[in-house]
Amino acid sequence: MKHKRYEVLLNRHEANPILTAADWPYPIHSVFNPGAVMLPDGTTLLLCRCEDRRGISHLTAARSKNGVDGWVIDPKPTFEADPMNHPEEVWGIEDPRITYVEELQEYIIAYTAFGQTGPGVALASTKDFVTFERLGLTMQADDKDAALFPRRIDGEYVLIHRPSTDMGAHMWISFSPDLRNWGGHTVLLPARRGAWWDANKIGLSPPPIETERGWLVMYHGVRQHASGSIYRLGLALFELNNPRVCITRGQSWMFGPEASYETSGDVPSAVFPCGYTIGPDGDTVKMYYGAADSSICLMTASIRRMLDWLDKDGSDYIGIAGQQAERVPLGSQ
Ligand code: BMA
Repeated sequence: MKHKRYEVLLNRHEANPILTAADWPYPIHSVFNPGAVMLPDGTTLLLCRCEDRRGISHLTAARSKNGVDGWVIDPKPTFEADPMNHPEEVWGIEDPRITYVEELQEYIIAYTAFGQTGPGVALASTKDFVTFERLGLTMQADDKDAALFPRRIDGEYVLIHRPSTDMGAHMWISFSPDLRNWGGHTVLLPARRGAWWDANKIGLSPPPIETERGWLVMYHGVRQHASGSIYRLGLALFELNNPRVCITRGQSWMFGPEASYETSGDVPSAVFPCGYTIGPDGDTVKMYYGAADSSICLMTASIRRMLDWLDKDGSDYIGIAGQQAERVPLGSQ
């Protein structure tokens, strides 16, 4: 097959899909959208969203020495909905993003709690991915696609999330002194409009990556077509000490569904990363993503090359959250 002439930033692993429902030690319908973390002993842990035949999702841990194969999967759900005590989870828990918070010496998982008033962002903490403590819903539904920054900024914990309203689904940033009370809500990155690949609906993908030049944020844009939607990935960079400030935002998408395992499945044409690990060189990224809401796949990337790409493809304005729409040249939003 001939290739398009765009630069390839994210390389699909030849073993894709690396995990499917057929690998599971108990019956599930599909497995996708995993959170990821590298444990202190070098083991890669994926917290995988598993959907059963009722349509309800739970999370199960899979561990591997090399992050590619030899996965050891928990024999039963690792973290599942608790609708008796948490009615906001009555329809399951989905799409975990994991952040290690040094100050707390524990992992904070931001996940979608699906309840009768809509999806909401909930937080849970764990030290070992065996026991979990729920910190509760951060905000009211409808809200999803959230991750915590790895450290406080100006004394506060920082969360990116994606509330939806009739006016669109944009990325927001919020702040908390204690991970339980959230405020300072500000639009971080608005969805573009019109023909753009990221028109009307965007959301955070994995947690932000801290680089010398700023917080590198990968986000998904959802383009609606007559035959459905296409989930693609883009990039933006935010100031280290004030992540409300967007330094640059890529214009093009950098990765979209093309392989057959991405274009066909339960939700065709969806690529949805929720986690990554960074190699010992501090540059090589293993990104784990859900393909077509059906399987788990792996792609590799270089942080330096993604930053270089933003220099070329990024728009040249400096946007400040909440004022960004006014500052973007007409036609570019
Ligand atoms: C989003 C999320 C993801 C899902 C994607 C495509 O809204 O719900 O869990 O992978 O849609 O269906």
